[in-house]
Amino acid sequence: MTKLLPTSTAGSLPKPSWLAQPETLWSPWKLQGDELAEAKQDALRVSLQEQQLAGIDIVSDGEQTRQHFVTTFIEHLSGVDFENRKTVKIRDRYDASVPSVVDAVSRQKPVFVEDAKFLRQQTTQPIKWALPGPMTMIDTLYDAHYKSREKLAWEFAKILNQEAKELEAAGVDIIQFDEPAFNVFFDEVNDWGIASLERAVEGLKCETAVHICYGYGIKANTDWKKTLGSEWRQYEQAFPKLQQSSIDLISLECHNSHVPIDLLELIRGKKVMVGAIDVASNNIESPEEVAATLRKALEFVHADKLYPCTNCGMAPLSRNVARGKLQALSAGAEIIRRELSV
Ligand code: MET
Repeated sequence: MTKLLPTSTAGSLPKPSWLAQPETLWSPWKLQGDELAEAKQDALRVSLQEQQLAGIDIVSDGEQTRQHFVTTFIEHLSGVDFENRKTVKIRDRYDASVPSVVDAVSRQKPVFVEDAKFLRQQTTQPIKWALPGPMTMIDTLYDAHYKSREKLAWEFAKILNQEAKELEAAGVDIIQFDEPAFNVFFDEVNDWGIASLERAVEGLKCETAVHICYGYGIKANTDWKKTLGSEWRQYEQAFPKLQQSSIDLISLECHNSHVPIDLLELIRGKKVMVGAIDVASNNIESPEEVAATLRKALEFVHADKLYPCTNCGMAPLSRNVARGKLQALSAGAEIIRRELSV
């Protein structure tokens, strides 16, 4: 990117109410078959246009073709029984109904490659595509086959690598792996989490990113955040190894979080997607608030490595709120660009 401070999002944006129940995670589709396939593409176009009208520089599909950032990917794999769902505790904090792994997992066909090609046809802007990370995948299912989180994560890493290579060939510029589980299972992150992630990006020539956050703005997460005290130092656990890793960009939650900004020192040299938009609040940030977050990050991240972003996905927000937040992100980044150019 030649433009300074290119803006982007964590990936998801609200779905239109004709496609799925608004303001709901795991929202069921309202259509079926060919009608659903066409409606997903239409929603993708609308979502792209929202980003473009707001002036977002690196655009996504708004995750309009998936019901959930993890389970949709898992449900496309063989070895998974997605009708026989189990309720399990995920991220060590809340119950979710998830698919079960019942046999060796494999990817018989591409999951998002056609969707990525479709997005590529709609725009010449850089595009970023999100995939779940291996550790977050194994933490969002019931495993009745491998009985080892590490083994299953490694299998998923190989599958993700196949998908990522095809996304790259489809013209995706940045492939992002979502790893909110990195903020929870620290020993596993360092034992095999980051290694699995590196397996997932092996041989890719496009840029790669990892997104680590404190979750969507749902009650289970906001309740959890209340227990974390006044300094959130979770990132400190994964940063040293990530700094040494081959991942190009690290996407983080910052605005309205109690993350000490100086932790960014630990990933010096990496490109950083700085979350300057709180997805757990319906208050729309002012451009000045966005600018203030970016200014703080600039003390630790060189301007040409700073990517203003959202804290997490905006799927559960209303369309109006998400639109306002996209505009604030652009306007806030513009304030800093002007400051940097004088
Ligand atoms: N790419 C996902 C999203 O934007 C990241 C979710 S992490 C809880 O919704």
